[in-house]
Amino acid sequence: MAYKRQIDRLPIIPKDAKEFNVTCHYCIVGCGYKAYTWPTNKQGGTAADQNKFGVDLAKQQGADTPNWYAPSMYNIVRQNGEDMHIVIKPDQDCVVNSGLGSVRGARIAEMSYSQARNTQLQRLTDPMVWRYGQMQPTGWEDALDLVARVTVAVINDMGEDGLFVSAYDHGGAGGGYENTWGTGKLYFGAMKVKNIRIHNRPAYNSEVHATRDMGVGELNNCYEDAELADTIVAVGTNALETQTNYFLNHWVPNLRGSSVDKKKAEFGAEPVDRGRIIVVDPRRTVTINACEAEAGKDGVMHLAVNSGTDLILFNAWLTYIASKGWIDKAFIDASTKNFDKARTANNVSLDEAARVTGLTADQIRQSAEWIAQPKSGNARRRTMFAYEKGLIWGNDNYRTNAALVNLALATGNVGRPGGGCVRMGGHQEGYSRPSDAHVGRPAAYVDKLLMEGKGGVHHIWGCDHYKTTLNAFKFKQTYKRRTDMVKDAMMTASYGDRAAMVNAIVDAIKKGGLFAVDVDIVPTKIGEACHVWLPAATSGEANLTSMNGERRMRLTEKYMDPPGQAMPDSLIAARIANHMERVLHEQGKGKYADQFKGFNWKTEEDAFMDGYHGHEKGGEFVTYERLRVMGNNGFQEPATAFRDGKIVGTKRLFADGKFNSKDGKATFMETQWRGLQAAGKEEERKKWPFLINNGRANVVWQSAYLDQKNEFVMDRMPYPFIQMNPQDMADLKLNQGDLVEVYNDNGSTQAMVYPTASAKRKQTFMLFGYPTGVVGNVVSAGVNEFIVPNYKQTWGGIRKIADAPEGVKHLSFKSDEYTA
Ligand SMILES: Nc1nc2c(c(=O)[nH]1)N[C@H]1C(S)=C(S)[C@@H](COP(=O)(O)OP(=O)(O)OC[C@H]3O[C@@H](n4cnc5c(=O)[nH]c(N)nc54)[C@H](O)[C@@H]3O)O[C@H]1N2
Ligand SMILES: Nc1nc2c(c(=O)[nH]1)N[C@H]1C(S)=C(S)[C@@H](COP(=O)(O)OP(=O)(O)OC[C@H]3O[C@@H](n4cnc5c(=O)[nH]c(N)nc54)[C@H](O)[C@@H]3O)O[C@H]1N2
Ligand code: SF4
Ligand SMILES: [Mo]
Repeated sequence: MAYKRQIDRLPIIPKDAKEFNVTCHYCIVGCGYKAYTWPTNKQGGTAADQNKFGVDLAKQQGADTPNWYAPSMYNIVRQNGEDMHIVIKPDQDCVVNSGLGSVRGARIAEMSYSQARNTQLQRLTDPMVWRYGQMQPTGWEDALDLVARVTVAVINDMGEDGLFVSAYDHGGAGGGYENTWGTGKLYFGAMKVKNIRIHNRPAYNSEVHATRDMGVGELNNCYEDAELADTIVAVGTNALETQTNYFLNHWVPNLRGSSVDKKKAEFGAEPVDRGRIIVVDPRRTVTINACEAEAGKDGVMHLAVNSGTDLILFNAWLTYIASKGWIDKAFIDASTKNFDKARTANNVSLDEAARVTGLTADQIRQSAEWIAQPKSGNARRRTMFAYEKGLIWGNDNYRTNAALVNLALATGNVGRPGGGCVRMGGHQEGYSRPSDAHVGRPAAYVDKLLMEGKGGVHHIWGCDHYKTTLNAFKFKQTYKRRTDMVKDAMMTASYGDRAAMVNAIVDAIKKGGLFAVDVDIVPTKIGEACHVWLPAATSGEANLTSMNGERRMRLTEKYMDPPGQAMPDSLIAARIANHMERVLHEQGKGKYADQFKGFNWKTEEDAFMDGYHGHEKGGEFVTYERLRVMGNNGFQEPATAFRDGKIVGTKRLFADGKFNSKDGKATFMETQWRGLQAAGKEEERKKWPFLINNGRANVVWQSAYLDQKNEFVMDRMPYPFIQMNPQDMADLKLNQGDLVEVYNDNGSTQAMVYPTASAKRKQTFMLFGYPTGVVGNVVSAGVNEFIVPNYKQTWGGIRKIADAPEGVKHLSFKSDEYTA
């Protein structure tokens, strides 16, 4: 059966419903929402003075009316212990989304924990420990005592290098300024942990080292620039599905020509055209389809490069544009250095770039014209460069990132309206931590060390490597073996005898075992291997701050209770610190114990004031109270002042032509093409018939941690899809929905075949990070010189396992494309 919601009637939001500011906690875009709550024994009426909208709801509303909500935006949740109706709906007045929702954000309410309506009952309500051969509930004091004792024992034995940490570094759910500061102060302040990795990559490094090394911070423009640009260059971003309302609310208007007035206001008499777009992606995405439908085919160029060859395309663009003199010489002279050096080193002919990328020389030439050829009247063409995971998790990350920034600098498109060279972003951002300088560069390849048997204890914060890391098949094998050793040892002591229990654990660790602690909101796949689960409160269940892809910072206000005993991550970190301090004192290690002082926070606001407010640039102007006043439009970081009751922000970075370096100049970089760079990738490409490109889909959020218990999503996506060309399917005798095994020397996994006419022969695309089929199993351990993973360049074989199983038979396999 295809999923039906079975709702025919919803309560009207009463006039006096409480109202909260909410930033959608899923993707980077950070759309504004409002949460409305009111007691379950009340509801509003149709008369204008009886409902929150203040209109007569007995009358038919217009097609675009904001005066409604969908069943997915409704739930019943607890607030201060009472059941309350809740509606979480897009905010018309938020400049980010102007009232748009998405298939993810418009479900925030139904993805909330509700005992009354049975949603997300998978949420962790109590700390859980491995006891008597299974995970069993306990209290915080008990769980944290065990965590602290084992962690201290490991540090006593191996030093702080024996403590391994995996932690988010982002904003939104599973992150935020409060929580990155909590974990940061614990691991980088109280301790100097070196064997730490970030949630989405196996080391503690930057995804975009190069742009930072060049002096160009990666979130340098504002969403309005996408409306002002003459040309958008979109590299490895499938924005319709992954940065949805940024695309719909800021790109599409430009492509349709409806942001012309904004352009006229900004640029005056200069020729103003409808925006055009160049998309660099080996695959035809629905983003490209949507651009064509909205801009017309003439306004869209899809450069379907061979996987991993972006770098040489960018070098060819630079070479051609410079040869035509379409560079911004005044800007280059005033604000940059090493242009000539980089230009000479990166010189490559159109023909050579065409050969490597699989494009034609004409395509490269024409796209270069769209990027930089002066407009009529010799006006400068304004081009915005945006990139995401097709570049970041692509071949030769560092140089490819640099080569694109080279181009933006050379054409004078950083710090100017209608420009920018930016990450599109993943989650929101929310990084606030003490210095990580001790980690070094390149940072430790943490997964590899864990697989080599290093470390004795592993703290995991809101990440599920079993689904989302590279070389996942082999990672899971060793991780399970090591954590099982500790589980078996824990069965030899009685749990209540704490000294005996800790001894048994430490003995197993000495033999190569690993003790693992998972801080999460639901049971996870890696959690199956862990010994302690600590239940976190998530967005909406605590106050939480973050910023979006244009550095727009907001406070999501707490609108409901967390499930059971769950606590905000910042406070979990603080309580771990408190317990470590206590245990160290008990052991007579007073000096070391004192390093764990300063964690007496009672609320997440305490963590915010200690962290962001006390340490971040402009943080002194920012408090919860002020953020509440700034509402869903917040301000753009960094804050520069507090004036007339408002936080003053920064619309664009580098608008003064000064960059992040000692002399204020941005540096061009030499970025010669050097083929597939990560170890083993070229051999893999030669050996296996299929490209296993991988990434995201509109309906699924990340590793499906909430979706896995949401029937709407699981009904559509019981197994991860693999998009395949129909001719390739015929060759392998595959029908739509069949289960296939995807395999290579790294491991194997499974997926459901989705026929895709636009897919190139031998080029597949598989949904990443899915609970019922993990593409990471076949992604090799290959990384770049700074340990940035290369998830996207993966090759393997495909073979049939079974006909479409029962749960797949009802699915539609229609094309995702639409026509205007
Ligand atoms: N093959 C392949 N692999 C990839 C990628 C790819 O493109 N291809 N992309 C990479 C990228 S960009 C990313 S971001 C990663 C994602 O990898 P992960 O970060 O591992 O996955 P997520 O699903 O984002 O979240 C992990 C966990 O956070 C928990 N969580 C949610 N909210 C909270 C909270 O408030 N507190 C706590 N403590 N936990 C919470 C969820 O329950 C979930 O179990 O995957 C990476 N891996
Ligand atoms: N619906 C939804 N939205 C999300 C997420 C989600 O899970 N679901 N996750 C969020 C997160 S954490 C992130 S990081 C972002 C990621 O956002 P995106 O980067 O837009 O998403 P991906 O699907 O990982 O990859 C984008 C594109 O890279 C292309 N690609 C693959 N190889 C290459 C290559 O060699 N060159 C180029 N130029 N392109 C290539 C793929 O074909 C794919 O279309 O999405 C965020 N938004
Ligand atoms: S586009 Fe992103 S932030 Fe906006 S509603 Fe959708 S998931 Fe949330
Ligand atoms: Mo991400």
